Amino acid sequence: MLPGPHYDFYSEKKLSLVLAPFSGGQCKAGTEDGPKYMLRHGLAHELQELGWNVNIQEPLAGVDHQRRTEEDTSDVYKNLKKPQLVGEATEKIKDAVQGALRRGEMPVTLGGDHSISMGTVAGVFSEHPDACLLWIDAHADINTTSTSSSGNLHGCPVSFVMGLDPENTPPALKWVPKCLKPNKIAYIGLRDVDDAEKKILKENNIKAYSMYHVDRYGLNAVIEMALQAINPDGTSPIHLSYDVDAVDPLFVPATGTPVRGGLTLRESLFLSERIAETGRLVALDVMECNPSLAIHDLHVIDTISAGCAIARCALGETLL
Ligand SMILES: [Mn+2]
Repeated sequence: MLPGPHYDFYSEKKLSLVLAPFSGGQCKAGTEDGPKYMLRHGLAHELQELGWNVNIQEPLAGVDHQRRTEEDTSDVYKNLKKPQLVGEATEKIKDAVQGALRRGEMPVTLGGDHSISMGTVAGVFSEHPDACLLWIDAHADINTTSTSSSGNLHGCPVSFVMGLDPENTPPALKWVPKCLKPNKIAYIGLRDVDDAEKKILKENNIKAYSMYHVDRYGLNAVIEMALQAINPDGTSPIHLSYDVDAVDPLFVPATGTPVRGGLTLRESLFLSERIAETGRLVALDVMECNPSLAIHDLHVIDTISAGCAIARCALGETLL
């Protein structure tokens, strides 16, 4: 018998939905509406139906962190855009995630763009220094201040939590702890990685499974290899940071940086289910739903329902 979804760290099945309506880590408006649409879809109720006690937190409420996608020439550091804004928002998210963990609630963070995960990773590793991180994404998000060509911080969160390029850290991001070791992160779903990022992945010997590996070995084997690499004895808490652009744009069209040739919808859900089955899930991020980028209503429905399904499958939904 397969073990089924279970949660070693949350015997009381409590979770915090941490809303992160934030788009300052990139230039396209609309990502900040992701959490609102996922709630409107009924995610909180769906998670209650799965047996979770759901507490909703809005650490960015009342702060001008939301509709700030216009150019702000006063908030730049070298080539990076809006480091001050991102630094403030991510620190609030870190506090919210840490607070949830201290109350025994699983932090489930709804983005928002993926720069927010600097905050979620910092929060998780502050409470669980032995955690490992699965980064599910079309992109590696590991550019540094020196390598980023776009200057968008949603392409950089992994480099900041790893403390790469420390002499070029913007002052507003100095709070980010160097908490992630290269042998505690694995990627799945990559297919659009900058040359400088490829170099960083190789130099740091980071486990990165692209769509080539998914095709070559199948997703199940890739997940096994990833977990074996970052959690060899199976005891580490797992933080699952899920960028919906890992999924093929056929299924998730409304996202900021879509890349064709991604996970099928079924694969994307299987991945969540498989992590739930380990019993080690300690935190989840579902990032980068952007309803404003839909060409028609069906795109919104497809994207938001996929994001919600990814969360439900990580939190106990099964087919039988
Ligand atoms: Mn990402």
